[in-house]
This record gives sequence, structure tokens and C-alpha cells, in this order.
Amino acid sequence: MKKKKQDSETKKISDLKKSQKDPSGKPLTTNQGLKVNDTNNSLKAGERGATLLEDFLLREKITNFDHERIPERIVHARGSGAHGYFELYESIEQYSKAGIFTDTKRKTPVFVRFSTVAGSKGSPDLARDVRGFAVKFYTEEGTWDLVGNNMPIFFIQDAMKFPDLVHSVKPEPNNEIPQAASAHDTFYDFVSHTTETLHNHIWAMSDRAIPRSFRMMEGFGIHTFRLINKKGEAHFVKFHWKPTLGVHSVTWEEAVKMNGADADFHRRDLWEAIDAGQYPEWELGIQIVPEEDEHKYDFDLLDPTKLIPEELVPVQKIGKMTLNRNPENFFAETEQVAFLPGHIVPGIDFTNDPLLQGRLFSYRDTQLSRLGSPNFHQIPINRPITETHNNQRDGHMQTEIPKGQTAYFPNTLGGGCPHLSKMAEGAFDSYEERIDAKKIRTRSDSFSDHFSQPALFYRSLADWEQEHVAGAYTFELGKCKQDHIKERMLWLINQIDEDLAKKVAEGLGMKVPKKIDQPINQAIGADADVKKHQPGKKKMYLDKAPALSMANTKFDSIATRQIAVLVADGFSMKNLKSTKKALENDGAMMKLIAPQGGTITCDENMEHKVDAAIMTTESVLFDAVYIPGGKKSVKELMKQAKFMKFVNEAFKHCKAIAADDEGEELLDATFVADHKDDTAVHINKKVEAFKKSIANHRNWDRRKVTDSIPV
Ligand code: HDE
Repeated sequence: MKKKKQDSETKKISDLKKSQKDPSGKPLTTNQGLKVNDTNNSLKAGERGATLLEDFLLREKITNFDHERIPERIVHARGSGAHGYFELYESIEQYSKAGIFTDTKRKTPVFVRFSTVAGSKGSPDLARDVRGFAVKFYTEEGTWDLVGNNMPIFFIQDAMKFPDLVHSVKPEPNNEIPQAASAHDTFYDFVSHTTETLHNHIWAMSDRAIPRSFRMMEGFGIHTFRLINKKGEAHFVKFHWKPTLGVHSVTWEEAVKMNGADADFHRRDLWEAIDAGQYPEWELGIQIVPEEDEHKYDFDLLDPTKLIPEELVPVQKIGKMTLNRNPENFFAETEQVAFLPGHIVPGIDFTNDPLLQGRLFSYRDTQLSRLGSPNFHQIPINRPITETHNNQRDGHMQTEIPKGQTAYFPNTLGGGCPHLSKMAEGAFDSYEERIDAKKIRTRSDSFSDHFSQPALFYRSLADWEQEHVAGAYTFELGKCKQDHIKERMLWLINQIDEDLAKKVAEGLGMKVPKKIDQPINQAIGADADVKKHQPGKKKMYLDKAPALSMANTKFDSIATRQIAVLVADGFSMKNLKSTKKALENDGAMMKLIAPQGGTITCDENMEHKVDAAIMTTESVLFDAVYIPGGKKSVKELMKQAKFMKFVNEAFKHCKAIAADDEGEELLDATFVADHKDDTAVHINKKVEAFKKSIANHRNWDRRKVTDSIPV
């Protein structure tokens, strides 16, 4: 695929360039600029002698090395980042005065970091987990961070519970097992006693937790925020990111294999798409709720375990984010980027969501231990594109040189500077929310409906999605050792959906218990509160919310889909040429998989570079398979069992498969032989039909036969 020309650079990219260093053609020096003529040998007393303490070259090199690591993020440690920009479709000044939401001429630079939550920095990408979706907008009025996830709700309602949640899902503290997995006793011990977790938990059991790509997942700000207009009027808002490629996932069986075949699958996918000029895009959507409608719904807008169904409040798309540039250096950018929900600009404000309120404290605090100093905002990736001046001073790794005699306000000696700004000049002021309340440590009763929305989610899924949810619960609980935990979980799942509970119980070889020890929820607060705030029976305020199902996403593009082409010497060039042209024109990426690496020769005697030898790759890493004809080629392929396994796995995972001419003989040696009438199997058919099957992502109807396929 041709590399697209890079878009013109954003202000942030120009700013970062000031800090970049390019070693091309330059001599190796010490940190002090001294030229070095040997970086391979230490200074010794004699050829075989002891190393001398005097060796400042050795000491500088080793000291730097010894301190290369910084603490990984306590959550979201594994992440991948990219640069891009945001453009607004039309002004929403009726809601917000923020420049980013009113000025359609702006191209606001962004840096985005996607992540998994539970695993360590080196954990595999396809863990069953929530994905972080953090966006830093470098706006003209200062930096705004929208630090969200790929699921619209969170596990808990109050920041006070976050350490408990995270401690329960992280590896167990005695043996540090398991890595990047929620399928263990401590997590379910916590979940089964904390019913507010059930909504986010069922999302985590769905295919949303194993995305096909970062580029194919939605993002959500989760909390209800406020937009503030010029008149000072407020509207509640929820933020959504909608990927232009639609929302797609892999299956759990694939995920397990992918983690072994390519632990960097998502990171590589993002990098390669941007590198190939196939820029990932998301539209920014908002759900607006007028202040006077705050209490209109069956759930509390301040409760982060609840979503506002799009069927009740539609999502208005207001702009688009494009990621068009990979970082120059992983550590400097992706690792050192610091997101803070408290980074906000005039026109956007917080609400009293108790989870958001706690986050406003936590993120600054964590950067202090992660990045080591309150000056983390001076690190190139974190510095705003606007000038900053204040009287904060000194600290570890101060890299700026503030001039002048004064570092206090008010002053006359510094001419009163840096001076304050008026609201009309763009200063931030907090929304004047009236609060007239008692100081009280409790949970609002309006937060205690814990079953209605998980049930709505499950009801809204397609049958194949529901099957995957049942499979995930069965797998996860199957990994737990304690029966009392499994029983509690079965009872809770039964409150969400009886059919689901039955399926999971069958898989576990257990019965759904009729009752469990009271109280159902033990994680509400003081004793009196536990009695008062047990979750009520599920309500049904909406039959289904179609927007929650991935079956209703977009299926109109094959852009960036990876197509494995199985070939050996003598393959039909005519077949490959026409299929390749048709698929690549629509943005798909064709990879030649051959019995060995290097090059192969087609039936027109041309040499072609092999993208992967069959021994180095796996079927689960591709979206579809194509086998061109060529007698000699197909004969060669059939000598290696892995090519048949490759096709069988693609078939099992409901993917599109096409073959031309002799290519059919390879299919005859696989399970496809008995299913040639499958709608996503194309033998000597027009390439348009193959394309449509790839765009459809999977032929889920096929799963009725694939269950019996032993691969
Ligand atoms: Fe975070 N979270 N979080 N979180 N979170 C962090 O901050 C925290 C929550 C999210 O790519 C940490 O810089 C608390 C909700 C993302 O760098 C830490 C609570 C949502 C990222 C932290 C929450 C998120 C983080 C760890 C409950 C979705 C990765 C490192 C009150 C709306 C950002 C860091 C990146 C990271 C605390 C809940 C998303 C410890 C206390 C809800 C995407 O500060």
C-alpha cells in the first residue's frame, strides 16, 4: 500500500520538534558534550586488570542505565499512543463557550493513549479487559484532557472504592498470579459483594473487552460533565467517540491465541495503520441534558455506573478526531504523557459525580510518584501549546528559567505580573452550582438500582453476542476456586437474566441458588447504610437499546483489514492481481504467506516478496483468507499441514474465505469442503462478494456448524 503524504503538522508537533534530537551524522558524546572514542571498554588497571573508579565514562553510562525505569502506571500500565488533531463540524456555542467547540477553523492538536487496565506494562494486548481511551487536546486556551474508557460506565460509584476494585482485579498479592486477567477468586469475591460493579462487569464479559483494534472501538467520557455557554448557562453532557470503521471485536478463543502469536497485536495494528496512511478516525458525539431535566430519568445522572441510552437522548456528532502520526519515542511521549481529568478549559466543567470528584485528586497525585516532580507539565509531551506563567517555583527537574525578582501575588516589583485575567479575556471560573447540604458520609439512594442496566445491555445484544457473554462468565467463574463465590455470582447473574444464569450454571456444572446469604451488597458504607441501600429489583424502562449491540454497528468498509494470501511458487498471478487490486483499492492490506520466507515466483515468472513464512504467523492475526489458483502452488501448500490448519481456524472463527481455480483443492482438504454454500465462502466468485463478507466482519450464522470443528 502506498504511503500517504503526512498532513501538515499541528502546533503541538512543531512544539515537540524543539525538544527532539536527531543523531544522524553526529558524534557520540557524553552528557556534557565531550566526544567519545570508545564506548565498548571500561578503564582498567592493565589489560586484565580491575576497573578503575576514575572511569567517568563508565559511571555516566551505567548510572543512566540503572535509572532508566520509572514506576509503571498503577492501572492502565500497558498503553499505545498516537498524535493527531480534532476538527469541529459546527459551532455548539448554544451549549459551550470553549474555543474547541465554537471555532470551526481550528485544527486542535491531540495526543491519544489507548490502554488495558489490569495488566503490567509488558502484558499482552488481547487480555479481556476495559480499554483506556485518553485524549489530550492541546487547545488555544490550555490543555483539556478527556480521560475515558471504551465502555460507557464504570465499575464503582464512589472514588473511595477504587483501591479495593483495583486490588481485587490485580494479580493476587501472595503469589502475583494471574497477570492481566480478571478470572480469579479475589476479583469475583469483590464483584459478588459489590453489586454496583455488575453493569460494567457484564460489558467486560462482552466482546467489547476484546476489540479487533483500538481503531474499532468506541470511547466514552463516562461521567456526566457540564458545558457552559457565554451567558453562564449550563447543560449536562456525556461525551462519546464513534469510530468511523465501526465497532468490531475478536472472539475469546482468538484472543487467547493472539496473545501468544503476537502479544503486541493492538499496538502494532495502530502503528502500522498510521504508518500506511490509513489514519484512524472517531467522531465526537455529545448527549445533552438540560439542567432542569436532571431528575427526569430512572437513574441518577451523577451515577457513573449508568449510561443514558441513546434511544432516550440521541448522540449529536459535533466533530472528528484523526490520528495521523506515530510518536518519535515511546518513553518520551506515550510513557511520560500525564492525563488529568482536572485539566479543563472554560466552557467545560465538572459535576458532583463522586467518582469524578475523586479522580480530580488522584491523577495529579499519581504523576508525582510516576514522573517524580510537580514539574511534570514541563515534559515536552505534557506542556501546553499556550504560554504558561505563574508563581509556582523550583522542584525536581525544573527546566524553565523564570525571570524577575518576584514570585508572589500581588506584587508591584514585578509590575503586578503575571497578572490576572477577566472572564471576558478567557479566564476560567467554576460553574456556580448551588450547594446547600449536610456534611455526610453516605451513598445516595438514587444510586441503588444495580440490575436494570446490566439487564438492558444483555437484552439489547444479538444472539451471538449473548452467547459470547455466557461463555465469558463461564470461563471466568470456571477459573475461580471458591464455590461460595461462584454461587453468589450465579445468584446475581440470575437477577440480571434468568436464561443467562442457567447457561452459566450449566457450564459450571452448578445450580443457580434460590437465595444467598444476606446482605446482597456489602460495599455501600456504614452498617446502617448497608441495611438501607440494598439493590432493588430490576426495572424495565426500555425494552432494548439497539445502540448497545455491535450487531448494529457499521459494516461498510474493508479498510485496513488484513487478508492472508496463501501462496507458493507457481501461484496464479492473474488471480492474485485482480483480487489484490479490488481489495487494496478499498484499503485492505494483503499479506503473502508462503511455505518459506524470502521470495516466491508466480506462474508469470515474477518474483514476489513473502510477507510471512507460515511457521512465523497464525490464522488468528488475519481478517480473511484468499487462495489463488496455480497447480504447483496449491500442491506445495498442501504438503504443509499448517496451511490447512490456517484455513480451518479462519473457518472456525467465521471469517471470509475465498479461493480461485486450483485454490479450491486446498479447501477440499479442510472443514470448508462440507460447507461450500456458506455465504462467506467464495469459490470462483466475483471479488465484490468476498469484499462484502470481509466488511461484514464475520458470518456468525456459521457458528452453528463451527462448534463441532476441533481446531
Ligand atoms: Fe483512572 N487512573 N481512576 N479511570 N484512568 C489512572 O492515572 C483513578 C477511572 C483512566 O493513558 C491513573 O496517570 C481513580 C474512570 C485512563 O495515561 C490513576 C478512579 C475512568 C487512565 C487513576 C479512576 C478512568 C487512567 C494511573 C476512581 C474512565 C490511563 C496512572 C475514582 C472515565 C491514562 C495515571 C493514560 C489512569 C485513578 C477511575 C480512565 C491512578 C482514583 C472512571 C484511561 O491516577
